[in-house]
Amino acid sequence: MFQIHPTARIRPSPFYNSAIAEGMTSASIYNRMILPTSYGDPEAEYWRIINGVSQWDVGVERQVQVKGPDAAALAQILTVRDLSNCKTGQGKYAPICNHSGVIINDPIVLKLADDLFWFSIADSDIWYWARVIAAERGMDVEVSEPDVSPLAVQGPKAEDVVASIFGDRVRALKYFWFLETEIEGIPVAVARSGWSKQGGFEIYLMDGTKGDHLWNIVKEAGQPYDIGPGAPTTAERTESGLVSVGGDTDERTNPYEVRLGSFVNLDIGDDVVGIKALRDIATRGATRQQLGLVLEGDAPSPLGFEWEDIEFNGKKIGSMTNCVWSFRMEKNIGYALISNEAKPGTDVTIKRLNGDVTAQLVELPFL
Ligand code: THG
Repeated sequence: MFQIHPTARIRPSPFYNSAIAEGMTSASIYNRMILPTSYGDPEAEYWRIINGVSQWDVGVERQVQVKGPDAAALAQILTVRDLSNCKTGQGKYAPICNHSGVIINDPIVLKLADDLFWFSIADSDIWYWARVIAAERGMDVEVSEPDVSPLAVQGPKAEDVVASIFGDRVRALKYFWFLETEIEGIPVAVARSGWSKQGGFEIYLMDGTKGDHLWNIVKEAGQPYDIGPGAPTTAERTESGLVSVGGDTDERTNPYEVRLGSFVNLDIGDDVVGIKALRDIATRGATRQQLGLVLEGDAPSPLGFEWEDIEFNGKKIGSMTNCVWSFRMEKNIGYALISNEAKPGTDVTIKRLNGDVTAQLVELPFL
């Protein structure tokens, strides 16, 4: 084993010391920060998200703040989702594409004011991207990284925990909507969101010196509900059909190929990056699609570092981009990025490292 040393370049989140104190045993690097991935018992952590409540250090979901007279214009230029009806206090899942219509990030956009937006980003450097686009278009806007770090509270009991901290008003929040408030003097925004389909909230900490304090407030409020530390899990998100941009996508994947076409509004302005390319792609039709894979065999067999080829009649027709043991289905399941001609119900062959495995193509989500 080796250690990674947190530094200014591989930044720990404000909840890092709490994660260590909770017994973090594994982590990933995301947005050049440390993302805790387990506290030593992945199966117990999984069931806690399905049946109970779990708190996650997701400070890696860094914010790109867009502020100023042209903030709304820049926000719209950056995403292929129509933001014109986005209200203050509302968030929206808003894919970012490059000029070729390739998806390069899938943030949640939070509108804090008419001239103030946060892009809560997935794993790629959108702050450079946003700055370059604003500068080259001569826009009057400031792009910065605010001191804001999300802490996720996920699972069917998350609402009770978050309501016990912030009051019943959080129960009225619609999906991705948020309210700004404070708790014990700590400024936060509380949103209904999170990278699971088990329900939950994210508390956006707005003072990075208060990470441990906020962690402990949630931990204490969660005691009656048996809260524990956890992390975004590949098993739950795969069962639920959530896309990992950068994991399930490559350098030529467009939103239509990975079931995100409904978040593309083709009738928005021509100045939106990627929209012209997406109109062409929509007219021609995508050549690939994302389907589920249910693998034969009953022993956990996760994906290694590389996508694996999918063959049908001896010919490569796609790749398995993700594979994980599903505790609820008791099967290895994964995603295929595969030719549009492939049909659910078909058996295919996956060229795995230690031999061929048969899998059935199915519609997503699994559960
Ligand atoms: N939390 C915060 N920021 C984030 C993530 C997060 N930034 C990006 C990263 N996750 C990946 N992006 C997401 C976030 C949420 C969802 C999917 C990808 C999601 N999707 C639902 C779905 O697809 O069913 C709902 C989409 C909708 O209907 O609008 O929840 O976790 N702060």
